Amino acid sequence: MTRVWDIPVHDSTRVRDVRVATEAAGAHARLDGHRTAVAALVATELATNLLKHAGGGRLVIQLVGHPDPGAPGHAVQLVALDHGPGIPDVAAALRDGFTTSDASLGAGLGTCRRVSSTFDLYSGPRGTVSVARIGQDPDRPSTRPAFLTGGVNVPLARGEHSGDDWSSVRAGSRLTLLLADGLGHGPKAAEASGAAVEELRRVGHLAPAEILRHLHPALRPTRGAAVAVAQLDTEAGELEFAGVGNIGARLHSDGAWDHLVSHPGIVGAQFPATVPVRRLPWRPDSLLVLHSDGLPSRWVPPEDPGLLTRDPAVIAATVLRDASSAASPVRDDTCVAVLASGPPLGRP
Ligand SMILES: [Mn+2]
Repeated sequence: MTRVWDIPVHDSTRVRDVRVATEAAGAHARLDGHRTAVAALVATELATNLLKHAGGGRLVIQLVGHPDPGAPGHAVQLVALDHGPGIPDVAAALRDGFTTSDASLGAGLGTCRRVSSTFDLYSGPRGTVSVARIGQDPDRPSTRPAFLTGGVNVPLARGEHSGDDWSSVRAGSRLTLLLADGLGHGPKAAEASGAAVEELRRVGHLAPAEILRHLHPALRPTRGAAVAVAQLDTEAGELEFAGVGNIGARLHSDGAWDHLVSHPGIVGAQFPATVPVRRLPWRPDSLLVLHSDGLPSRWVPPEDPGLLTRDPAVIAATVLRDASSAASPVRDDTCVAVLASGPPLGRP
């Protein structure tokens, strides 16, 4: 699931590109014609809003799993990022039927939220980040999952494939988030990180260090990858973390951010003799960010509590947007994945 469409939206011709890419993503996700049309409608609205309200921005389209780890099916994820002035009244903008002008033909954000499987946004003085997921099943679960994962994965220089990948699986009380950065970038790197994601589905019942040990032979035919594994025991309220190679990890807990450090090595090539494991309590406000080294190591974690309770994919995309700038562009594929206790998803 490393195929990504990263489309800059600075003039109206790009709205069509966004629609066409979303239809292609819908086919990859095996959505039917109706749900693909829904995805295209939401993508068109988000792209149009970038032009109308933010002076342009960027639409990142990719396939993701369900935000509730373990729930079946794939979804098309649409991430709209901008550096505009922000939405002055988010609640009003999300009301169904709300438009900023009578002449607008736009569906409105309220419609986007209603027709998407999940929809959430964060708007502040640095701009707006919106994330819509459109799966085959339009119905939201009646009970919100207690823990959610989400992420965004962007290839270097708008390539088609990211060499990074992330995934989450659930096995009993064990919820595991994995992020892998294949050596180099492009399709060969994607093969390595994809192998890690694939193998995780078979070994999600194991502890993080054991998972990494199983990934090593699975990745041997590939270039190898840096991989970090974080596992939350949802009953014990404990997080276990282990990483091999350069994957960044920060844990927000009790109002402060802590670094979780990976061990040097390459899964699939040079596996360390011992893999240090870190165990930490998971608190109600705990939030974990894993990221590849495409994100500058000096990135500043967000403090706004208004952001930290959003959909994990909104948090991941906001971190990605705010960590890079025109003056210091990213030099590699960049993937950010977030694990959080269940914030509101979709309808409030
Ligand atoms: Mn990389």
